[in-house]
Amino acid sequence: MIIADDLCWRDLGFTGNKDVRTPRLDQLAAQGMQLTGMYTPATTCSPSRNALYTGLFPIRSGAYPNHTRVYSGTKSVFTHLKEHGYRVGLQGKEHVGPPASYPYQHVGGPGGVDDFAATREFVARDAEQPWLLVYASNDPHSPWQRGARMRPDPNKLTIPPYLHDNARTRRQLANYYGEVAKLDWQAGQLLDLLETTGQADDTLVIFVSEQGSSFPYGGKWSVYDNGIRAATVVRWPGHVAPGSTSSALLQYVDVPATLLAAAGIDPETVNTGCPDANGAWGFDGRSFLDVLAGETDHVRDAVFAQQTTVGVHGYKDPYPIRAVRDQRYKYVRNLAPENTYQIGGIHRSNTLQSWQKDAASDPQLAARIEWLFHRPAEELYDLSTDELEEHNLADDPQLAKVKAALAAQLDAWMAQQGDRGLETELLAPTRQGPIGPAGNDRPVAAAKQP
Ligand SMILES: [Ca+2]
Repeated sequence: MIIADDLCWRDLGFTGNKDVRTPRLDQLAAQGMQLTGMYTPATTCSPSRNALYTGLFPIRSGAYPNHTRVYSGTKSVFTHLKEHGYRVGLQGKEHVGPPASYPYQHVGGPGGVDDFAATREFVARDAEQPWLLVYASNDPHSPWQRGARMRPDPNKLTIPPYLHDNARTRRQLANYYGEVAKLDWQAGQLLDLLETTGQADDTLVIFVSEQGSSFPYGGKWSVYDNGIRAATVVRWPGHVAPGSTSSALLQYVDVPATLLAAAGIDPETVNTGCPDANGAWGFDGRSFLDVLAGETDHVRDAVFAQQTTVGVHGYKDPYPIRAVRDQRYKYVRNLAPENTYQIGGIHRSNTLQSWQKDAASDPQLAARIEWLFHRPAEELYDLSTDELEEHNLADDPQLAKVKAALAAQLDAWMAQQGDRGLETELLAPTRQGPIGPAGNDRPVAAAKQP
């Protein structure tokens, strides 16, 4: 598994961005299946990764703010595959915990993200033993200083319509694209290793872009599609048709069940070590091997996401957000709309400050900036006509039934997760930092383990 960091799904060659250079990932997409309906249930690093590795949504697992950890006893895909004889490793960025839930070898150690000799040692150590390696790049996470040699000319960029075009945006976008190119180089190193160790034809490779970028409206820290949709490719020679695409709605929580199923392990038998609010111990997700086999384009009716603001660097007020999206509509609930949404990464960034300066003579831009700070309690978007989610239809009487149906799905998801909204948001600090005297167990009466 190759995972990027803060990469908006739009910013790859194979998803249509003509200013980035991603030849190796484009080639991977041509050799495998693009999953255009994959969504992360969170839009910061730590809860996204905990969900991707455990198959559990963030609030159920306890890993819902940033810099977080799952409840004690929770198992991850590393645990499950290790129990079945796999050698399991993670190279690069960790941002998950506690360590007991993630029993991987940290390949290359801290800072060893470009130590491909260590990668080679891991993947070639024992030809008889199957393995899982997660390669977690730091790119293209800000401050975008690592891709200077591959940076495009800022003056030649096409500025995406959701960004404001000025010199600062251009400079930063070029720096970001340079790091996307570096990520592509890293992916190339890994894919070459599979070739040179003779394992390419017998290895499932999955690439995910993680979550959106940290530009204002780049998607990180939001539940808009720029934030929660993830560019995803699966290559598996002999199992997945080269150059294929599926728009099936999928979530990161479906990935562990899929990897286990690919390894011949029935995901329905798995105990995740962490019950949901109904006392069920299985995954929140399910295997999408049937999608990869080209047999179906339907796994789930809707995808879900949450954003927890408490604990994000520079946050001002709690600003919990929940969302549900089906193939056409997205319904968003802002649970504390009376508060101001303000975090360091967007609202105090030099980029936004440059936008604010320009907005003094641009009322349309000023309104867009205001939306970053204050939103209504409900939002509803028709993605079929409004893919950038700029036209809130929550008060449209013709869509009242659509809204009510999505709201009911969101309510059911929150109940299954044990999500109490603002109350849960305010407990976020207990899910961060070192484990305190209260321990690392679920705060509610835990269901009995079977
Ligand atoms: Ca990230």
